[in-house]
Amino acid sequence: MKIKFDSTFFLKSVSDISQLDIFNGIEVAFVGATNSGKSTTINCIANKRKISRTSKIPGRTQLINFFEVTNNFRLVDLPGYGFSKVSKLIKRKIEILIFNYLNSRKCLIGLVLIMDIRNPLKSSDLKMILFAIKKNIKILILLNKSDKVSISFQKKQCLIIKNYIFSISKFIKIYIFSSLKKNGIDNLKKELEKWNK
Ligand SMILES: Nc1nc2c(ncn2[C@@H]2O[C@H](COP(=O)(O)OP(=O)(O)OP(=O)(O)O)[C@@H](O)[C@H]2O)c(=O)[nH]1
Ligand SMILES: [Mg+2]
Repeated sequence: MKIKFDSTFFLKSVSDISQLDIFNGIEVAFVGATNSGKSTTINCIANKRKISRTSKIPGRTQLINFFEVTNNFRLVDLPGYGFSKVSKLIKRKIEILIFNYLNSRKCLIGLVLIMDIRNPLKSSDLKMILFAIKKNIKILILLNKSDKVSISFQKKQCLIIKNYIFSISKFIKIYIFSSLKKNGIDNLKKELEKWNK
């Protein structure tokens, strides 16, 4: 079904899963290391510059942010994992928040895993892939910030990552992407439309 992604708007933030509502539609969550470009990608999908707050400083997103695409389809911007300029206590709280959301959310049908093409396949990325397989939810991978490297590096890196992922699952799609330049956005939107069927 064709989706009007331009109509996407910010719905709400939650800091604790007790604040989650019961939702009868479906949610797709954006996961990945801090600074990989999750929030920028949601802005790119919505075709708005600041619907989700982005930052050069890792650890910008500390809450779970919900965006409504249609009244039964939402995008969810999760905080990133890994290095970030926040205290250990806040970091732990954020990890628990992500874990609780992923494990309890019945309407979560898919993950968009965002990796920096220059620094992919962190141990937490692999955990996300294995989590999706175990839970039988969809997952697709974006190799983001491709604008920062040459086309030959993009192709080489993509092949290495595809070979590796193929050894884990034969059903995971991987796209070269740039949320800054909007390269690959049509592939992403098409996949989300398929997921929303
Ligand atoms: N060159 C380039 N920069 C990008 C791209 N995507 C994101 N960035 C930049 O990377 C930085 C981090 O982007 P965010 O979207 O805030 O990253 P995030 O994954 O949401 O980070 P956290 O909220 O900290 O987990 C920002 O300075 C973005 O402008 C891209 O495709 N190319
Ligand atoms: Mg963010």
